[in-house]
Amino acid sequence: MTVPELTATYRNAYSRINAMVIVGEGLADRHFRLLADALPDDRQELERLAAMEGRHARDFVGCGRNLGIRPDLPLARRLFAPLHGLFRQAIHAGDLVSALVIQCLIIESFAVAAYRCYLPVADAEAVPITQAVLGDEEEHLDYGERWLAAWYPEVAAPITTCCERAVPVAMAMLHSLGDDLRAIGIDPTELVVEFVGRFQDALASIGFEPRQARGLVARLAGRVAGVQPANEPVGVV
Ligand code: PL3
Ligand code: FE2
Ligand code: FE2
Repeated sequence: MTVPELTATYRNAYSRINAMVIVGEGLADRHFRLLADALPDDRQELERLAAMEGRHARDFVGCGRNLGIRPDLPLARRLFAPLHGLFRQAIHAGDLVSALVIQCLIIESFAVAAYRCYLPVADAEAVPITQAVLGDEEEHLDYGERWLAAWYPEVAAPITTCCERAVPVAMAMLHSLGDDLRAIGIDPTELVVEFVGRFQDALASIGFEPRQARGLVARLAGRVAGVQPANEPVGVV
């Protein structure tokens, strides 16, 4: 195909955003395979979800290639490292609740929010790919929601503890992408709003009271790991 005319600003921003998506999808593939090892009864289903993630990564590599853009993969690996680290820690500790919260609730809600916001500004080749991927991500959220709902209310406290640690880490990642998101036409605030909405729905479907879910997510979405919020005393974060 012919590469559309793109400004240098757009190309630079897209090379970083596209890399985040490719690395995020690649890690999701690895995370679902680790979950498959940890949950042998669900191995087949989890390996199927992992394979979907592998396809997403390849599809988004294609989106960058269509625009003649080279993704900045080292930067994306660096930005994803803290969240990936928390997932690995959870798996190694045998803490399946945290592993599922991080991959199926936090990362997948982030993906749904990102792709919903990307759709209206995506180029013609990327639109059908992003639409199809969005449907798949809902399935990944659904797996985590069903698993955790089956153990509710036993898992309420561990879910909350994991969210307290991991949501600010995800927010920090998003924070560092603000300028690049704006450069490709996405309002980062809108992305946070979408994330909060989808994440709240996930918690409510697991069993949390909607009011409780709203309170937890709204409180955590305002926190960015490594940044001290002006209105909270030192020691709270
Ligand atoms: C789970 O299946 C995959 C997780 C991927 C997370 C992607 C995060 C990307 C951050 C902002 C991207 C904006 C959308 C741009 C799409 C090319
Ligand atoms: Fe995906
Ligand atoms: Fe996914």
